[in-house]
Amino acid sequence: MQTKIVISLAAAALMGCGAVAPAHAAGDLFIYNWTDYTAPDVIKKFEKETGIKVTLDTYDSNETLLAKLKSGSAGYDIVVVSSDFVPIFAKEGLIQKIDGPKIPGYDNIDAKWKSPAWDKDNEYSVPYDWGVTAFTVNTKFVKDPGDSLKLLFSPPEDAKGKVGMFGAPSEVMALAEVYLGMTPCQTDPANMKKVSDLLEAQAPSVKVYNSDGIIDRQGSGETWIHQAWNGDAARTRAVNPDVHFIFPKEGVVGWMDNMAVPTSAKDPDNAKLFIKFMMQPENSAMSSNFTHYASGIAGAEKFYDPAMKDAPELKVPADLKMQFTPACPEAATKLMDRVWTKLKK
Ligand code: N2P
Repeated sequence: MQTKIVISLAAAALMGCGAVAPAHAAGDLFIYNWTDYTAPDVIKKFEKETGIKVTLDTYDSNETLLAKLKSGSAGYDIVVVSSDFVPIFAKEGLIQKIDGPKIPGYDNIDAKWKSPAWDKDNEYSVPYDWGVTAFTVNTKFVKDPGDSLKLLFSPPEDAKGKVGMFGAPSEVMALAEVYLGMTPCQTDPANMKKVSDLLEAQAPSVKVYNSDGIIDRQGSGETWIHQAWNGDAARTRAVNPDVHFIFPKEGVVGWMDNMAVPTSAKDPDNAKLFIKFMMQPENSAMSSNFTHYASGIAGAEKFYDPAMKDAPELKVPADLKMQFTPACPEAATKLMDRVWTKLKK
């Protein structure tokens, strides 16, 4: 009985039938999102508007999310998947069709993010935030950082043990490939040998391979140079103004993170309500004001805080080479895994 009431409330709200103010709890929503990627005030507002209780759990990479959903026991209603992994999750049957264009608010998506290469009809996913991957430098310790990925991949002797890299093979390799002038997802073993040699030579300088805790590590000076996403870089600069995001001359990796609903979701209706909520420009901007990543929703900009609007990390130069990683074929993933296993030995 309880379930029925929950579903009809959710369905009513999804159809846009005015304000739903349930007198009792309208069920739960389990969100699994990247670390530091969910704004507390957004969750509070959603809970207040819908009566749905949100529980949040976090992860550090697409690889961790993939392993979790593959384990089958996750129980999450919403996950956030990067553009290069959406086709992989869909192919593996780990996310369900949500028919994005049918969810109210879909029209708010910025035209350039509609029907994207990774999910042509937004069958499985809708945009959340987008950004670019390069690195940050603490100029208190590295006086002249220049504009090359060389600083990250072949750091100077005095930066030994002061470099941080992400903990996800897909993201480490993609940026290494950009540095080496290759396209991501190499299947040519000779090219992957070059990637491997580069990362092996860099390894003695690397303090940690970890995509979590970067704001703390770079903010505190524990690391001087760190692979970084631009939004986290903006947040790090707010903690420590000596930390700067570099747009390297070799280019950056670009990505869009997308909301999706696992096949194993307990409450897909509540998940769609959340997606609908997040496609409202004001709510998406509230999220961006926290994450410091650019929203994929048209009209969100006018609700950005000055800190978000003016962040240099978000001003991607128009002539910068930005490579959106496609979903890597299995052959590429196998080579990456081999390089990664050797690196982490
Ligand atoms: C924020 C996570 C950024 C997501 N910590 C990168 N795709």
